[in-house]
Amino acid sequence: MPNASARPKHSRRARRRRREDPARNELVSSSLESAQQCLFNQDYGTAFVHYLLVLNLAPMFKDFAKESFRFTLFKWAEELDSVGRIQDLFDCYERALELFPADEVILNSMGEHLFRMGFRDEAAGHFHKALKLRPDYPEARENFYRVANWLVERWHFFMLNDHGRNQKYQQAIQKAVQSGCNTVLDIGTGTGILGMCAKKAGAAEVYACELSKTMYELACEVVTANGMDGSIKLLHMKSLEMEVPKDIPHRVSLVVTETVDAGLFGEGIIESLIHAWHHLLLPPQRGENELREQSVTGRVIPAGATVFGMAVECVEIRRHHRLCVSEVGGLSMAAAGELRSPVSCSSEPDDSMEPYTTERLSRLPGGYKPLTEPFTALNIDFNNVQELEGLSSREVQRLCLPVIQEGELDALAVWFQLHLDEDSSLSTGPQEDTCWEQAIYPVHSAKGFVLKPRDELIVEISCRDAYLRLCSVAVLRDGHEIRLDKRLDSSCSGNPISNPNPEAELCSALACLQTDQNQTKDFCILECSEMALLNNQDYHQSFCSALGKLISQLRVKCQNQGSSVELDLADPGNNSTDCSDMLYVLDVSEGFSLLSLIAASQGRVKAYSSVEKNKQQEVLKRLAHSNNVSEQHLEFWLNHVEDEQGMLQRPSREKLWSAIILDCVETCGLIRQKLMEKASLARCLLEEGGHIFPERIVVYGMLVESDTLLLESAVQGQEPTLGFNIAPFINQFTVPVHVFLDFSTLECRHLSESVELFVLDLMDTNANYTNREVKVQATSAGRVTAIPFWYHIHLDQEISVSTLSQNSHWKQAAAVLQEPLLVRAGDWVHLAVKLHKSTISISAHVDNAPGSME
Ligand code: 44T
Repeated sequence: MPNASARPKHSRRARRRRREDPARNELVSSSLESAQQCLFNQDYGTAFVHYLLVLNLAPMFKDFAKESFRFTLFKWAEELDSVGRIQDLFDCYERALELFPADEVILNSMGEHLFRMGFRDEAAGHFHKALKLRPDYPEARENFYRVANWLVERWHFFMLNDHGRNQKYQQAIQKAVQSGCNTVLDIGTGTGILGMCAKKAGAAEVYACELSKTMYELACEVVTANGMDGSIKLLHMKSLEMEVPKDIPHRVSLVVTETVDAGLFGEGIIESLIHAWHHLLLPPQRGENELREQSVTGRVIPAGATVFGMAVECVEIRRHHRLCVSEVGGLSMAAAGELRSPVSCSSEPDDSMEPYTTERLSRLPGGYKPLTEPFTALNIDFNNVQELEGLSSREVQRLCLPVIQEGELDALAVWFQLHLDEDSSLSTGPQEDTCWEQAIYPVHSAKGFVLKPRDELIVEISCRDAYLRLCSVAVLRDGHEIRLDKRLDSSCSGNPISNPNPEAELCSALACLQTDQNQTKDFCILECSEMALLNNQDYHQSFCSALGKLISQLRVKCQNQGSSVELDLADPGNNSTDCSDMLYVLDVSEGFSLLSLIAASQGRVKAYSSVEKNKQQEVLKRLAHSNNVSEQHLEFWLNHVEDEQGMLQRPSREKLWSAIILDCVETCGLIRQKLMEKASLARCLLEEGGHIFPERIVVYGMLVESDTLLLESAVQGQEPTLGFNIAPFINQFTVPVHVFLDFSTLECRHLSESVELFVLDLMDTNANYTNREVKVQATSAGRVTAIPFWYHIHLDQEISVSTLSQNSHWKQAAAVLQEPLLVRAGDWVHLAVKLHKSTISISAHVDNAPGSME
């Protein structure tokens, strides 16, 4: 090939000559032919290389070859992905984007790969670009909505909508700046709001750092839109990496930050402030008796915090963190061993466990019952670096808390007061009229321990790995100490009442320490939603009945056909007459599922489970054994998947599945991705008379007026936030469907009855559609702001489970309308319900309603 770079560039004649160059033309056409041939032969790697060559040499073929090129790229990328050649995969996408930089399909597809690999920021960038190129491109839109929740957490919205909080921060910053704090650093600036407050208050220099790329970029946009781009220096970095003078020219006199989570320390505020005091802040003000050497000193807003706790009984927490039932779907759970949620707090750090989870106590379905008065767990002064540093070496604090009413000890709930300065504070308490969550420390160790009014609960408080740790260790009852710490009771001494002989107790404690490693390995971790599912007896009972019905139907059918077997002998491939005794059930539920075992326990059924984790497989095997299910009747098909030809195929011989169990709805309240694709595949793999569970899903919804949902979905109102223009920027990350909702406790007015929105038929594709117009009548006047929706999952004609039921492990989702819709009682609201690739979208309008705001 002649040396292309030796030719003169940018010359028309040269370009014309290039096209006319016969050798080049020859190469292009033979490469194009090879590309097409390789594509036909499904040799995507070679086809891709040929296409690259062709399109680089002859860009005029771009239009002609675009579709095939994309197809080749996607196929080749799939192959590279499946063998883990990730770098090569992204190289291919980059080459493709060099050729087609404005191709929204390639951008979106690259985003999908990035997302799966965990590069969420980059993925979001690609989806965003694709959407800008083609705003009506549904794939990119759905993908963008999916990442938006990750990138910009929803609390940004209700934080910016919380005027009380905003004003308190603003006033505290204003006071500090006016009292001489002239140089300010905002740690974890988010949208830039606190930094802008400092600038507006007159600070001479303002710096702001932000760890997340998306938030940093958003802050840049916001700061520019507010005309402060020259006066606030934004840094995309973690404060812990900042240095003087590299990143900021000198130490500052004020640090403002709101890097606190529901458990106060979870965003690393202690570490950030220790670092800031050592490297970024001027020295603090000395005590009154000490000499003031420096005129300007450093300080922090918030100045400190007080943490409170309270023991609670709460069924909702209980069922998400420990096994509460002894029998599920006809199976005894006695042999399950210890199952726990990943949220567990002991005084010693354990990386595999989260010490707390978060909930809004006020919104927990079924409510909660306080078992102690709120107590002060900790006081911390953010302006005292010694105190911050000493936190992790503070002695474990032991509190004795009088029990105020009888109830089962399910959790310690924790909240705090954030002291912005000496005059003003914010509270995240459960009684407050704000939407802050509380930290929940579930109690595992005392299964079903009932506290009584004259008891005292002993709680130990420590701060080990920068997390605050709260542990219920014992109960004082009638002068005796009852240990709640499991390792010192049933698992070791077997006696929950404390040993009257302290020496013996010490020995037993030592014995436990020695076996500690084995002990900790002894339990099996289930996600909170998996635990709640396991505790849902109705769900399992429904499956048990539906499976039982199907199995007896198939057996009857088989027996009837048995008499006509001879007639079919001529056709040995005919499965419907294969009357070997066994029926085959495949459970493709995500995560831990007992359904395969329930199927196997029906007798003469071989069930295949998709449970992947070893510990969880062991639990199922133990349960099989203890429930007299032969080990041969339960198989973990993913263990053999390498030998098999992909998903959903039965790993033995030619026989087809009697039943396939699909997991249809995600815990967050959305339909699982690719559900309908999986259902069509599953249909092909069923024996005659076989069944997909569920056979049908019916989506229900209701018109509601809920301000809460609006406040959590977007920055509301036309008014600027503290005088700043922030809403239009952050609202780009608004999503139309709100997930993880507890509809039963959502503050809202119901404006209609519940109504059927959509039906998905998993057994019959022909019954499906993608758009449906639903009319629903308003039962009272109001503003429709959202349409919460949920599902009735029909296992067969008679048996169904609802995702809205009290013991459901599912949450609900809600379509939040872009503009509230005014309705009068009796108005008919038209809902356009769409299903695109398992994603439901809903829009609404009122016909001829004078009050309509659409
Ligand atoms: N907390 C509200 C919201 N970051 C903030 O990337 C407050 C929640 C809240 N950036 C109860 C009470 C309240 N250096 O964007 C995030 C994060 C960033 C940092 C740079 C650092 N060292 C950090 C640490 C975090 O800061 C932003 C905010 S932190 C998230 C919580 C009454 N529950």
